[in-house]
Amino acid sequence: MTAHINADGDAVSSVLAMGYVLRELNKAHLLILNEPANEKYSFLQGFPDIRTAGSVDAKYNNIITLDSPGLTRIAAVNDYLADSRFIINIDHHFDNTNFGYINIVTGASSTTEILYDLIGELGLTFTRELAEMIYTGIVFDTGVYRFSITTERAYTIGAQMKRAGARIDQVAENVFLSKDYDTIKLMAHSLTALKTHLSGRVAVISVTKQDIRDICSKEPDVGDYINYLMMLKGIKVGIFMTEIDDGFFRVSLRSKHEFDVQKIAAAFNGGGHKKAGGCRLKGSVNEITDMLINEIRKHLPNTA
Ligand SMILES: [Mn+2]
Repeated sequence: MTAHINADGDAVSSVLAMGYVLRELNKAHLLILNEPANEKYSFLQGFPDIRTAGSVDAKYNNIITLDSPGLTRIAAVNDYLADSRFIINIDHHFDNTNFGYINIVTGASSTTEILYDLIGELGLTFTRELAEMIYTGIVFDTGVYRFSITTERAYTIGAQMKRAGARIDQVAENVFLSKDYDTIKLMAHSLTALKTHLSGRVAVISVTKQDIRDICSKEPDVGDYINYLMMLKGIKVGIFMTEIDDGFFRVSLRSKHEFDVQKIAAAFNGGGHKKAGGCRLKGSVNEITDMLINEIRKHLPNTA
């Protein structure tokens, strides 16, 4: 089982939930991600079982990909797929390329919402542990039932997971409300340097390797800085870039209202969906900002 690069709350939860299911069915299996999963998900059962690409020395025939719209999104995990691969592709991204032998791709608000149905069909019991995995995927991808992608079923399933014993306060605390000192300090630094473009409709924040060296004693968790940026009144597009290698940035794009950031990400060989996307770009913060603004300008009419 694997999920997309930089696994988020839905990706980690769906890998763990699928692992739980295979354990219940007495099927040998391996959970593997491109890089170590974020420690904030360590409250979920089975978290220590997740392996990282590079720590495995075998090829696998039977693969379940979760929350991954395409095979490029599993990155280095591709190295462990045997030529005679049989892939089951379980996902909810609308741009999923149906690359599997079996494709279970729906318009659910999270991948764990799809797993809820599979688990029901298998007749397995939702224990507290399993319920917390399903619930975590849902609340992560719906922003705790705030995003417009939230389905009615997401509420229904959430209620059932609560009934099954999911500690909803623990999930919120671990996933959204626990940040270490370095992460808060770096976020403050990043937000202080906020810049707006195109009449305040586009806003940019960044984190460079130098910022991290100056402020942090260990690796910060920058995953939701962009959520604070998106609170800016009048914003249509939010850009957050993190330097992951010298002069090489991971760019996260978010939109409000009807703007489609997937088009912007695609122009730079990235991916995502209408409201959230990403790509990787080379250059300085200013150079990358210029490139992105020039592209966004084409899609945002009547701009100074
Ligand atoms: Mn997802």
